[in-house]
Amino acid sequence: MKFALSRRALLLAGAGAAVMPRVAASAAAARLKPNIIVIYADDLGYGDLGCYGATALKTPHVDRLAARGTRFVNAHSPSATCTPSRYALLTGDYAWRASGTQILPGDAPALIRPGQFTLPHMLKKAGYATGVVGKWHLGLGDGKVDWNGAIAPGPLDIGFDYGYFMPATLDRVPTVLIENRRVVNLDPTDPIRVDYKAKVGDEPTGAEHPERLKFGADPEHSNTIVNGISRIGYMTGGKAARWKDEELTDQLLGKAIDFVAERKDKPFFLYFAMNEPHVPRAPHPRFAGASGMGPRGDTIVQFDWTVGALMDKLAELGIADDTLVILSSDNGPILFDGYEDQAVELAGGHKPSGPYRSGKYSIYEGGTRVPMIVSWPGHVREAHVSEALVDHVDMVASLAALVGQALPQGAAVDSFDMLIPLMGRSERGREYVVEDTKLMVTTGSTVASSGARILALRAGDWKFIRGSVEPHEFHGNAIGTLPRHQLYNLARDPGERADLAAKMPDLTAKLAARLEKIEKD
Ligand code: NG6
Ligand code: CA
Repeated sequence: MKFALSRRALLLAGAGAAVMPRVAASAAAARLKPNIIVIYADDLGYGDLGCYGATALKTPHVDRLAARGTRFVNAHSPSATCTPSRYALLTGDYAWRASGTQILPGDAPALIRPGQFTLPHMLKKAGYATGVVGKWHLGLGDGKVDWNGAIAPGPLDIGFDYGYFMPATLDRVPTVLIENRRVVNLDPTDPIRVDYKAKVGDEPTGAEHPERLKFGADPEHSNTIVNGISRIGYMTGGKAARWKDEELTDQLLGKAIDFVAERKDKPFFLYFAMNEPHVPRAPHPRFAGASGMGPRGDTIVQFDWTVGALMDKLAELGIADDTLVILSSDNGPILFDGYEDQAVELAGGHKPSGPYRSGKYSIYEGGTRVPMIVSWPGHVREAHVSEALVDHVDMVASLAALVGQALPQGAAVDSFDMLIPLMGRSERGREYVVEDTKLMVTTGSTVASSGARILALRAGDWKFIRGSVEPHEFHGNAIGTLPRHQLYNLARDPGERADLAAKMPDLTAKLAARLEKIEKD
């Protein structure tokens, strides 16, 4: 085992660790405080990276990260959509334990409340500078947000020292960036107003002026046009503050780099919540056409390049060996998600979910089985593929173990200490994970994930999907519901085609009871 402790790590580790560099990775690591960067992609699928088997799509920078670390083949996002996954990542509680944890509109109140235990809060206690750059989508404010004033509660009220973020998604208004508590570049004479029910102001909508659009959109994505792209929801004002989709990733990368460069001499935690390849897909012109798969593939190339640029920066700053990098995705992939960007037509033989069934929104594996790479040179096993079952909900307990923090009683109830498997030092992961999604419901011109909650249990080779409602589909992805329970053997049938529930009623009932027990615990 290579165990090259850097100079800073040695200083942090103290003399004790320096003379016994061959102790188990986690024991030594418990005395270290590496920088921690979580790179969270948005809707990136298990099959979307070269190191996970993509051939038509090239991702050399992420592949390089994988070669320098451990690549997980049994990692799960806590949910099949964004908000609930991020809720679980940051709190250590599965989202289905709390109410209101569905895909949020851009004007939703803060879902994680001040005082609630969080990952950044825990790391802050351990002496970390904590920052979020990118997609928030966990709600802001207490009710109706005043976009023209101080916006709180937000990231700064749940443990982050610094935030440079978008309120919700690329496709939701307001399409502005917030730095800490204020909208960036807001002109007070051009105040922002946002409404998700009725039009505000007199700016054109996609429904009224489809000829002004860069690409067509479905009715839900046909409200206010910003930067030639119609969005979900209506906004007016804030003209100078609106982002340009094509420039957004470079801007976020710049802020991520500033954050790490300014704090390179003390431990930092950066939650870098990137947007790729979520809709609308409008990459920088230097990536347009780069993938041959249209905008979806091009944004993955952009993502890959951006990850590479951030890694190069760490090396340039001399902190690459002191930085633990975790790269994953908030949920599985989707091709068409509201905009006519030819993702379906140009996919060719590319399989965004790899061998798994369906993708985003689904209770099948494609919904939550996501790529995950962990790297920390000299500490995390290199060029390793791990089969350990892990879930993003484990970050809280695992990183708490790393930095030597105890979890308060009753906090992070679903989070298990997976530090040793995350370091690539053991294949013994969780015994089970709960997979989660909610049905999408259309009301008028808006779609919300406010329908039934669907849960599944993965334990060993088995996947149990609880019986719920008739089969549903959303944007071409099968949700995986049936009125009766389903049972699959993922070792023999990774594509979840042969439902064994009728053949194996005892095991099915056992897993149903186990899931119920986990829910109540
Ligand atoms: C859905 C949107 C979809 C996407 C998703 C959130 C419609 C029809 N679809 O409601 O385009 O924005 O919400 O994605 O409105 S997530 O990755 O943030 O969960
Ligand atoms: Ca997502």
